[in-house]
Amino acid sequence: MFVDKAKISIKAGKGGDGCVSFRREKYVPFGGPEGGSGGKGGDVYLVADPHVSTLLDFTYRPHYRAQDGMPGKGKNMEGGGGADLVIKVPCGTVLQSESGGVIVDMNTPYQKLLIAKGGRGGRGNVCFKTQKNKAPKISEKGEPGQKLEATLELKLLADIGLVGCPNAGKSTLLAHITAARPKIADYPFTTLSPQLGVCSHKSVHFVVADVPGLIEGAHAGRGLGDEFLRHVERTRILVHMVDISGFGGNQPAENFKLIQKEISEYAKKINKNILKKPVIVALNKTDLCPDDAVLKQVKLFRKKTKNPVFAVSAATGKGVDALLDETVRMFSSAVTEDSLEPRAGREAVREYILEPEFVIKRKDNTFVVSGNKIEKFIAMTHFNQEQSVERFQDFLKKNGIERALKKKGIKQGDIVRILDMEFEYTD
Ligand SMILES: Nc1nc2c(ncn2[C@@H]2O[C@H](COP(=O)(O)OP(=O)(O)OP(=O)(O)O)[C@@H](O)[C@H]2O)c(=O)[nH]1
Ligand SMILES: [Mg+2]
Repeated sequence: MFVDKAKISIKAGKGGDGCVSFRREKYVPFGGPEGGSGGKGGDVYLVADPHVSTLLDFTYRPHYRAQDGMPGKGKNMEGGGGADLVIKVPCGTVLQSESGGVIVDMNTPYQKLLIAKGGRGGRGNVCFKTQKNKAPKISEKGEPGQKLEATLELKLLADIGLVGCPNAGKSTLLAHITAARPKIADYPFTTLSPQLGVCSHKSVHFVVADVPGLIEGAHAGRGLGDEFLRHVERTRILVHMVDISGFGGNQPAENFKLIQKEISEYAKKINKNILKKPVIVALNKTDLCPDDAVLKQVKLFRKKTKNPVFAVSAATGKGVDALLDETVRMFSSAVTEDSLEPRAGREAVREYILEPEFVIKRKDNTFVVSGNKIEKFIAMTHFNQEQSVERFQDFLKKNGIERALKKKGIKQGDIVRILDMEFEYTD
């Protein structure tokens, strides 16, 4: 099965917890702290793998987690790092964050990208030794790993896109000019998912994509819909195949107009750039028609469209060489669209918004404090260690949170809530 869209959730590993430990040896009084720090959590990477061709696996397995770091131990032993996780995706996969902004386009084979960073290990009590506190009973928990909810969308990387009505002979042409062997049959909707092939014409190599047939109303979901047009979004040229014996009781020219309209509906909805692509018209199945009828159609199409028109037979190969000549000629002048260009409803670059360090919201006698730094601190603090609690109070003071709480009018006995932790305020 060919799947080209999937939703996944990714979590990097949490850092290992730091350790509280003291040296205990015969004849060594006051041995001092020796609790090691935790190991770093594993990172999550995305790799564009040419051997992967669909996103199918991601629909079965949407959750990805890198390994957590190991906790630190006594005798100054640091915990081991968690193993990294590498997620393999097909080349041409675009990863988008939940908000819709494009994060990355995995369009180069073996491109590797860090998408979620593992948390650092929590410090052991060795790290908290100071002149004042020579026996620190304090350690940190490991930092949580980064989380990401994202959508993977596969957009095939082809140079030429074959479009047209069902049964027009797109797959037959693909089979004729490339080594691909798509299913070919005398009924509509034989091709259910995009097929790729590599064509070599006069020592120019290019990738051709054959997509399922379109019908009137495809933009509204009729037939197989128009979703798979995303696979021609990045092609340089479209070859529009028209069966000159007609399809669905329509004249060839009518069918041509109909499909062009569906493409522009898609363009309006998703990506206007698709309209800028050069279109070559290939009038197919000429072997079935008398020569004068073919000539009449060619003239008619030349009059009605500004596009180059070719009469071919995908079955016998007649006229295909001339079509490829023109394709190669146009090829050099056509430009590929960068998929990171702005698209309807999406922003091209990730915005980095500088957040205030913390925010305090008051509801009656409860003060809710939020902010990255404070939340991370909470996640890394052992509240059952007396000295850790002192360190936390110190943190509130140093970061101006206590002052801000007072300014908001906090009184003895009021509740302060941070994440899922609550405590009573004492002056
Ligand atoms: N005589 C003749 N038959 C052709 C030619 N091209 C395709 N056909 C036949 O037309 C039928 C449809 O061809 P396909 O290549 O499957 O058409 P398609 O455009 O891929 O169709 P879908 O995948 O259903 O959208 C098959 O029976 C082919 O053998 C041609 O040039 N001449
Ligand atoms: Mg087909």
